Amino acid sequence: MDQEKAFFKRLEGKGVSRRDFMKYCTFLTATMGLSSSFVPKVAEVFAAPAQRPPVIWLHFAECTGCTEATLRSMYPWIDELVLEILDIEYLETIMAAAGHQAEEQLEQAVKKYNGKFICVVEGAIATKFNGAYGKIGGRTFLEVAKDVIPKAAGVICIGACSSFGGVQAAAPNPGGYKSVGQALGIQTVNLPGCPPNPINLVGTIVNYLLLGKLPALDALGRPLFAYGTTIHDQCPRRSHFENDEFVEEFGSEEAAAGYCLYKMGCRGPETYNNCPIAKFNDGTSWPIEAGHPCIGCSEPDFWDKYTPFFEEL
Ligand code: FSX
Ligand code: SF4
Ligand code: F3S
Repeated sequence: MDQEKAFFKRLEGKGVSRRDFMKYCTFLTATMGLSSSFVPKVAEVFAAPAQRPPVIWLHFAECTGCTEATLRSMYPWIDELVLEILDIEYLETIMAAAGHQAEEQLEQAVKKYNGKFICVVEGAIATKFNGAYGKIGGRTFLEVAKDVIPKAAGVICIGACSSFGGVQAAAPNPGGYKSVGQALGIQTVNLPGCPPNPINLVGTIVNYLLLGKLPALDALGRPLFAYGTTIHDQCPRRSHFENDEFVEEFGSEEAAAGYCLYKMGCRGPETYNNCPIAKFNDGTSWPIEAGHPCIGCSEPDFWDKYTPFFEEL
């Protein structure tokens, strides 16, 4: 109880009311595909966590958009919530240590939590010439990955790059960049998207903390709660050519259908993700709502398979 009180006091100190927090928990619970009866339990995971799993967050070849999306997401205080449920032992973007100190911190964290930590990985891994195309502190990405990842209790790949290779793996891919799963020959939980929606990372972790297991995954390692349906099947623009009211508003069936971005190259029909429901930036918008076709950023081979982006499939 004291723990919970202290939690709400901390939130209040940041100008976040209990109501705002519960609103977030309701949204998160729905995103996770759980019934509303789980809302209080989801809230409890944040307010009085029974455990805070240690996390080592690795960066390889990427743009850091995934971390940025997580730390600047939805509500300005979501970063605090992520830090409430996770014991982040290593994350280059936010830690004070640099250089040798940072290297030491990684080594110590891996030693201390061997077999117990969750490894969140952002970015693809260069495999050609022994991984020479990508290094941190004198070690190749491949070396760091081979050293750290097998010691983790579980691996979550955040973003298209670590999940499937992303832009680094685009042709001609001189560095032989691969996803974490391919580079190490392991199974990973994948949260693709460039960047992915942070709510899906929070949902995956809360699912684990609440139910003691990972959410159900598709054949590509993606949680079904987030990647179970295509963009097209959830797209509001789809309704335009199926809805008489819109047809009337646009003047003809053809004009209403033109509101759909398919002819501008929209990859929504073959892309699995929850963007139309989860949206980005405090639920403000998402690519298609903003007038841009979906470019298939959460699918394998995102880059090569979907370019040139603005051509009809
Ligand atoms: Fe990749 Fe994430 Fe795209 Fe960027 O780090 S998924 S390039 S948004 O940031 O890995
Ligand atoms: Fe489908 Fe894209 Fe058209 Fe939406 S805009 S209905 S996702 S093709
Ligand atoms: Fe990516 Fe398409 Fe969503 S481009 S962000 S999966 S709408």
